[in-house]
This record gives sequence, C-alpha cells and structure tokens, in this order.
Amino acid sequence: VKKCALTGRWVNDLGSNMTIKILNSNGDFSGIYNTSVSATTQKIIPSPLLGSQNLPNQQNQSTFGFTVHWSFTNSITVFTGQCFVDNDGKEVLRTMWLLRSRVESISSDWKATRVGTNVFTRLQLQE
Ligand code: B9F
Repeated sequence: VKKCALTGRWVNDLGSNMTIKILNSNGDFSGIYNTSVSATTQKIIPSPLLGSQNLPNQQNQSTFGFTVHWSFTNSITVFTGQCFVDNDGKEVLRTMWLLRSRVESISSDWKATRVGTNVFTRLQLQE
C-alpha cells in the first residue's frame, strides 16, 4: 500500500512550491514556501514554514497544519490539510488556508482575513 509522506517538494494549483523537511519523531516539520502569487508590488521572497502532523507510523494519510511567515510582508498564512494517495496512486495534499493581513485598527479587523483552498502534488522537476 502506497503511503503519503509530507517530506519533499510540492507544487500547488497556483504554481506555488514548497519544500518540507521532517524535524523529529513528534511530527514537527519545517520548510520553505515560495508563493507564485502576491497582491503586493514588493518582491516575493521564499518564506519559512513551521508545522506539525500526526505520526505517519500510527496513521497513514496524516492530517497536518503549518504556518507561513511571509518574509516580504507583515502577513501570516496558516494551512491545514491531509495527505492522500488518490485513485491513480499519486500523493496529493488537500488543504485550506487563512491569510491574515495586518490592519491599522480594530475597526478594520472584519476585513483582515482571506480564506481559500490549495491542492498540492509532488514536484518532479529539478531546479
Ligand atoms: O499577497 C500576500 C500579501 C500579504 C500582504 C500583502 C500581500 C502574500 C502572499 C500570499 C500568498 C497566498 C496564496 N499563495 C498560495 O500558494 S497564501 C494562500 C495562497 N496560496 C494584500 C493583503 C493581503 C493579501 C493581499 Fe497581502
């Protein structure tokens, strides 16, 4: 039975890519996220991610979450999802995300969070 493992390089439906490294046996992981899109004129910089997954030894197709701390803007995105093996035997990450922007005051809090989904597949190309 094929397993879905988080480690390695992934690309999503927007063309963003990320590299995940497992840190320890607790399921903690870190990585680098390179977004293909940004709603700002500032230059996009690859940004650190820090996450946690349930232990793949105990449970295949693990659930996980991670935070991306954007290096080029004062915003944060959190992703949560699950690692699946699809019907074609391909590993896929189905995720949802929340993107929090900094706002000047509490009266703007209502408009500070965006939500969406991303689907990641394994990146086969070399850099
Ligand atoms: O465009 C975002 C941003 C934050 C503050 C100014 C610009 C940063 C990049 C976010 C990338 C998102 C997508 N990429 C991806 O792979 S994270 C979820 C999506 N998945 C103005 C204020 C807030 C957004 C735009 Fe901004």
